[in-house]
Amino acid sequence: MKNKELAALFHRIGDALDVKGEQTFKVLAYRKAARILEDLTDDIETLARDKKLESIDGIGHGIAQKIEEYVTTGRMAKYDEAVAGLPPGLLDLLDIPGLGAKTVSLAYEELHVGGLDDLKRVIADGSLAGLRGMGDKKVENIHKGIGLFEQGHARISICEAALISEAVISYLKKAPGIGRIDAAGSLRRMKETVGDIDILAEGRNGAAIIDDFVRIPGLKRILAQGDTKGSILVAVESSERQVDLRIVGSAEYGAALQYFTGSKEHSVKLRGLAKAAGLKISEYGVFRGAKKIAGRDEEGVYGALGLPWIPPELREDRGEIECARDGRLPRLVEAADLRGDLHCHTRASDGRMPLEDLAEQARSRGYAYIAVCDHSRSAAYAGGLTIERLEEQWAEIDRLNRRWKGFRLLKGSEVDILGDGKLDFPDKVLKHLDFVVASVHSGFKKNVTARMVKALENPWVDTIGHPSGRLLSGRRGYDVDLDRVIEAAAANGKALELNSHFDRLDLNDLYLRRAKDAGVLISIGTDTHSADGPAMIRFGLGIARRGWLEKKDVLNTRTAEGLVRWRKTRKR
Ligand code: DGT
Ligand code: CA
Ligand code: CA
Ligand code: ZN
Repeated sequence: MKNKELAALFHRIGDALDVKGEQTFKVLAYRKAARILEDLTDDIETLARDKKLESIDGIGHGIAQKIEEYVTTGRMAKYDEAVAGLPPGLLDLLDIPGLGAKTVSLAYEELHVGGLDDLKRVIADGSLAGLRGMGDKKVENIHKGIGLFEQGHARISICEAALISEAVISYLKKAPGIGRIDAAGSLRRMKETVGDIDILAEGRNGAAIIDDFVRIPGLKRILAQGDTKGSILVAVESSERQVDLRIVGSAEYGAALQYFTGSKEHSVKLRGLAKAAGLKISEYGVFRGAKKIAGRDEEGVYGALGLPWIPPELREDRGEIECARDGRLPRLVEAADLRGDLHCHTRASDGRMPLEDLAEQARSRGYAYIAVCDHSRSAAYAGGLTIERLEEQWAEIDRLNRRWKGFRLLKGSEVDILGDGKLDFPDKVLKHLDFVVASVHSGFKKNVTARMVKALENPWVDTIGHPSGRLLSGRRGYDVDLDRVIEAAAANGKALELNSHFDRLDLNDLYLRRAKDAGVLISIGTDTHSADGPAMIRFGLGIARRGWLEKKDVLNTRTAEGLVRWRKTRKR
């Protein structure tokens, strides 16, 4: 449907006329048309074809004509006229909270502000505040608005990016003539946050596919539309996300996938390697002189450079090309290697799922076990379990465990590390558990390193939960020396957690690799609190792979028996 596209055009016309100082009633007429189109459930193209535009409530003859013009010719003369002469970034400024057309127009005419960078400049040098009717207070508000605006355009979580990209891909798979299709860019590399979403598809009729792409439900605005690429903003709650699509032919799909997966640093190094071998690599293929020797698939592209295929998660120029050349690439841990989840909450503390549902979800994922790790007694904010309630949970676990063959609930706890580094349950309780996660939940600035080290020295602690404490959505995390924590885990034969929740991903890829190099095992947990929690494991797995982890480096690739044996027999 072209409804959204047309609505965006009318909004733009209204904005442009507003900035140019046109009469208010004209501006309002276009904004009203835009809103009607946004809310319209019927397909505007069908209505235009049936000559029924004027029967839409609120649409008069003038607007109907413009819609018809756009539907039949793909252009609207009024739009071209309205935006003529305005710098391309100027109207975007109207999306900044607290910035109206009057100010934008003033800044444009007096200070030649044509976009966001210009606006920031005239705020910084004081010239905006110097304009008539402006003043410091007003400028301060605009400054705040820019902050909000940029947050809306900030990097998004890998979880959100994955959901958007999967929706776009399943929509595009229905487009005519689509072949292979993949997410590329930082999303394919499983970076913890993603700037924009890049999608690559194989197809012959690029223009038609792009035409489908820009009609996707949820479209906010079209940024670019061509024969081989398109770029759109999709609306997500109150903000918008950018999705770039490129269409290439079969013969260059592999080369394009390699190029658009990046990272840029990885690809630059590949290019150097190619050059040294007398080859040229580009998004179109690998060439010896004018002869194309690879490009159809990624294996062929890497193969032409004398390399094995390199998993996307490693492509950051952190030594992966050298390792590939020497045949020393790690064999990264895979989803099928994971036999269980080592951090789950139930509704006994602050989770929402009953124990039984949690177990059934785990069984349907094919797991052999999960560790039930509800909060401990001091964690009042999270409904922490008293010793009595913990013992009740053990009885329930025993009862449920009799039900299954090949699946087992492990008795666990996420025990608070208290202010003095002591644990929230005494050893005589902890020793009866199968798996103990020790976590800092308070006193983020108070001796965190020493408290974690002390916890790791307790023989009944198995791992430290979310060791850095940072939240990707904006909490800085503990004041902690993670290298010391890694050292203490190694010295005590303990694991460290990779918390898979998309807002945590903690430890991150760099510390995971250091932990691995120090010989520390990693326990991967989802920190599940509700039914959508268990699926977070995919993001943890991605980060584990970015941390170069192999099957042997991950505690929960072991069997339940192996895990319990590890707990019992490691050095004390
Ligand atoms: P992001 O979106 O900031 O999370 O990061 P990426 O890696 O997805 O970057 P993006 O979207 O700007 O570009 C997608 C890929 O395209 C990038 O990973 C590699 C490739 N690419 C973009 N610009 C360049 C460039 O100047 N040189 C090379 N070699 N590759 C580039
Ligand atoms: Ca990107
Ligand atoms: Ca991009
Ligand atoms: Zn926790």
